[in-house]
Amino acid sequence: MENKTITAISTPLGAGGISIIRLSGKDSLQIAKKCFYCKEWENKIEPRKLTLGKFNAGTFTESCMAVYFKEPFSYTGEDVVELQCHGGVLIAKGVLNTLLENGAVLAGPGEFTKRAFFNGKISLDEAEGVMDMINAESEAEIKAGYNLLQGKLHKIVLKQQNHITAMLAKIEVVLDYPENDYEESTLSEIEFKVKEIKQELNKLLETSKTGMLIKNGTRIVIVGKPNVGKSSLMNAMLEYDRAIVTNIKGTTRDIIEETYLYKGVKFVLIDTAGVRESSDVVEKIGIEKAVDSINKADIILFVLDGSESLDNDDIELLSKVIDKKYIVVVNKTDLEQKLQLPNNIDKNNVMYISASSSKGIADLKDRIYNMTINNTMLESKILITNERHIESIKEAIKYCDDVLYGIKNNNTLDLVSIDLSNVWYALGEITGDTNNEIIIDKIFKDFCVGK
Ligand SMILES: Nc1nc2c(ncn2[C@@H]2O[C@H](COP(=O)(O)OP(=O)(O)O)[C@@H](O)[C@H]2O)c(=O)[nH]1
Ligand SMILES: [Mg+2]
Repeated sequence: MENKTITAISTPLGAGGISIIRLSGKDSLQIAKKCFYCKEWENKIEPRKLTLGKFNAGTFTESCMAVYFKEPFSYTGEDVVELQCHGGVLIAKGVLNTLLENGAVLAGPGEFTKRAFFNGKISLDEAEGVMDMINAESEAEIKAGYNLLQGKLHKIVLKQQNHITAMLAKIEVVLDYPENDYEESTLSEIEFKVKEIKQELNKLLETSKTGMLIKNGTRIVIVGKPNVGKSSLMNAMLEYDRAIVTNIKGTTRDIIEETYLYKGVKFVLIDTAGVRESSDVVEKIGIEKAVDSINKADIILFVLDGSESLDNDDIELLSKVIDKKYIVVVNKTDLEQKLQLPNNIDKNNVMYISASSSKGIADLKDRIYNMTINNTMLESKILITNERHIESIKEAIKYCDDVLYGIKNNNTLDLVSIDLSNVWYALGEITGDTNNEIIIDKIFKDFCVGK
């Protein structure tokens, strides 16, 4: 399969200005030449030069542009031809089918990038950066994906791996010449270096807290008893009417989730059923879900109705929120205020709004941002947003601990070297150095066709 020439439509299927169809593999040019004609190509095909010509798709002719990338100076590292035709579904499919009839095979998901990986053009984490950029739902995700693609993580990982390789080489020498009696000094050198590596890895891991919020969206759960204005708050924050708002208690019965962007970061807003004693079966399930969602929140908006006094439903629910990250949102400030805030809440965490007129909503969004997103982390070059990277880093740290434990317990150099190699391998899973087929297949399976 790997040596076949692959093809796919790389742009989304639909009516548009241009569709791009790609070929990659040693027969790319030969296949393209069978259907694409232009005068310039008759003499000499100049790489990287876009040329206008005619594409014969059998049942129709298309006027299109073609460009040739000579291996290894292409995305995949192989010979690549890209055809730019008019962006119509039938045209793009017709061009694709003609290329297939002329000897190309249909590319699998992410196969172009997979070839780039196998040809050493890109590491696994950089390929994941490509994917992250394509799937990004916020500017922060694009930025994190771009840094990954640029090899920012790769460089740090490689640096640590090089330290390990140097230590392993030294161990070899010391073991080969035991008469020199360097074992003890080598062990203390390793101890020092591994502590440094562990520190670097912990720094990386630290970025994943913000990283995961960026990737998954910060989960904001809105809770409160019925009719305090939770759904109105959701609508005001989203700036459109997503949730049904009525003055009937128990209107919201299921969880409603919707995302919004603030300062280029994704937030997931979760509206819940009002929590109260209820005999209605459906409402009861909704209330259970609401209480459950409190535990999955990154931040909770605990809504109170400013025009009413506090009651037992409020106090009961507050006890579930108080030890979490929360903001008390006092709503309906446009009405006469009767609410006395309980003493046990942090007054700095109280905000006043009127959901029906959107008063105070902008400040609330800003407060949520400041309480959840670490700007320093967000601005840093590396932000770990990928669970797979987190797991590998954690594993590498665990093996660092094994090395340090071994040294402390007077393990011999050869035993220490085994744990040291394990650190190297755990890090290699990030870049793809270890050629773990299961991981590689899993990553590219999720890519789109044509990338
Ligand atoms: N006066 C006033 N009424 C509001 C405000 N926010 C919501 N309401 C009203 O309160 C009632 C309940 O609102 P809703 O959002 O459905 O509350 P939920 O049950 O907590 O989701 C509705 O009649 C809303 O129009 C507000 O800021 N001021
Ligand atoms: Mg509601």
